[in-house]
Amino acid sequence: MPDNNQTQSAPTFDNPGVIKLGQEPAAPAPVAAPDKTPASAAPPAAGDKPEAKTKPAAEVKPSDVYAMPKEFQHHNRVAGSSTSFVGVLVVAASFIFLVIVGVGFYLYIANPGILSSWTDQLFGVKETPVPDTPVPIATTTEPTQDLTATSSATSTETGELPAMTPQQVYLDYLRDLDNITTFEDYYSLVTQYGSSRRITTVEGQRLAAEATPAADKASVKAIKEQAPKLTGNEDIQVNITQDQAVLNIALANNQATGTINLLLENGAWKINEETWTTAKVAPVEVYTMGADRDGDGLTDAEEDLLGSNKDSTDSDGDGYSDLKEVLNLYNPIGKDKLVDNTRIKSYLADDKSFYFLYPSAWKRVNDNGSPIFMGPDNHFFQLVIADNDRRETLDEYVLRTLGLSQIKDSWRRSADTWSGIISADGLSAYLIGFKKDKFYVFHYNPDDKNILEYPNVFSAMINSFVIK
Ligand SMILES: [Ca+2]
Ligand SMILES: [Ca+2]
Repeated sequence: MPDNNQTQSAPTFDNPGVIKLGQEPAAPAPVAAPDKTPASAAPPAAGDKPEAKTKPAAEVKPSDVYAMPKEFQHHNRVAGSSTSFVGVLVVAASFIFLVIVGVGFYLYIANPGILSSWTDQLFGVKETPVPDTPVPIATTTEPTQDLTATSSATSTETGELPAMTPQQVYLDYLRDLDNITTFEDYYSLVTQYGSSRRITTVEGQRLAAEATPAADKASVKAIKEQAPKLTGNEDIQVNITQDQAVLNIALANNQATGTINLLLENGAWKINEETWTTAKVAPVEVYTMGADRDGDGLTDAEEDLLGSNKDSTDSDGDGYSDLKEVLNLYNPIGKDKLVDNTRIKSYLADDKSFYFLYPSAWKRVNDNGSPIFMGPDNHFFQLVIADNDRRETLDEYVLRTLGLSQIKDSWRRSADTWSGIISADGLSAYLIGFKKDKFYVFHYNPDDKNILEYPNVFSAMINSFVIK
C-alpha cells in the first residue's frame, strides 16, 4: 500500500528538461580568404641567386676564367623560356581555387554539418561557439510534453506515451462507476480500467457478490458508497516513477484523502489500488421500516408472522416486550423459546454442521448449500456459504468483498460459536466460526419499495445461528 504521508518529490514534468538541439553549426564560417591556395606555390623568381655569382672577380687571372655553372645555365634557360608556362599555372591554380570555393559553398548550403566537422578536424576546433541568435525550437523533434506525464512514463513495449494520464483514467472510472447497476457491470468496468491484479481480485468476488439479487444489490451499493464524490475542485497530485503512478487526492468538501495507485500495463494506466483515509459518510438510508401500530419495534408484518398482538407491546404479559423476546429468541406469545412458536422452524444443515431459525411459512428454495427462504411480497432471506480458501480474517474478507476501507466497531457481533460483522444497513451479516474454514453470509432482501417488513425476524435468524 502506498504511503500517502510520504511527500514525494515533484515529478520531472515541472522541468521539461533541456531540449537537446542538434549540434547546430555556429554562424556560417566565412569562406576562407584565398590566402592559402595552391596557386601561391609559384615558382621562385628566376635570377636572384645567380646575381651573387655575377660579382666580377677583383683580379682576373687566366686560370680564373669565369665559366657559368651548368645548373645556372640551365636555370637561365628555363627562366627565360617559361614565362608563358607560369601564366598557365596561375590560371589553372585560380580555376582550381574557384572550384574548391564553389564546392565548399555548395556543401555548406547542402549540409552545413559537413563543413563544420571538416573544419573542426582541420583546425582542431573543440568548442561550438554559442550562436548569437536563439535557434528556433521548431527544429527539435522532441514530442510536445504533456504537463501531466513525464517522458519516463512510456510503455516499454511501444515506447509511446499513454493516451490518457493517470488522473484522466481514474476520473473516467469514477464517472462510469456511477452508472453501474449490477456487480457484473462493476466487473466489466474493472476489466476496462483495472490492473491485471485488480481484475483477478474482483473476479474472485463475483461468485459471492452475484449469488443472489440481494447480494448483488448490496455489493453494488457498498461499492458506490465507497467511491468518492469529486466536484472537480480537488487537489490532485501526481507522482510518476517508471511504470507506476500515485494520485494523491484531497476531497474539496471534507477531510478525506485518497491514494490511488496505477500501473502502466500494455501502454495504458490501470488502476491497481484505491485507498481512502476517511470513510465517506454513508448516504441517508433509503430503507424505511414497516408499519408498527403499537410502537413496540416489532413491525405489524412480524406480529402477523409470529401471531403476537399488533396492539400490545407485551403480547403475553410476562413483562418482556415482544421485540425483546424475539431478539433474545423467546416466544412473545408464551413462556417458552422462540423455536417453540409454531410459526418458527429450525433449519439444520445437511451435514448437520450448523442450524438456525426461520419462519416456517416461508418457502425454502435452493437448498443446495445456499438456502433461500421466500416470504410474502418478494421479501426473502438467504444464507451463502463461502470456503475460506485464502485463510482470511473476517475483517479482511468483508473489506475485500465489499470494497470497504474500514469496519466500524458498532457493526460487530458475536455469539458462542461465531463472530460477525453486520453491514451498515443491517441487511447483510458476515459470520465466521472458530475453525475459520468458512464464511456464513446472511442477506435480507426487502421488497422493491425498500420497506423493511421483517428486520427483527432477520436479526433473530442470525442470533439463532449455531455452528456445531
Ligand atoms: Ca409492533
Ligand atoms: Ca412478552
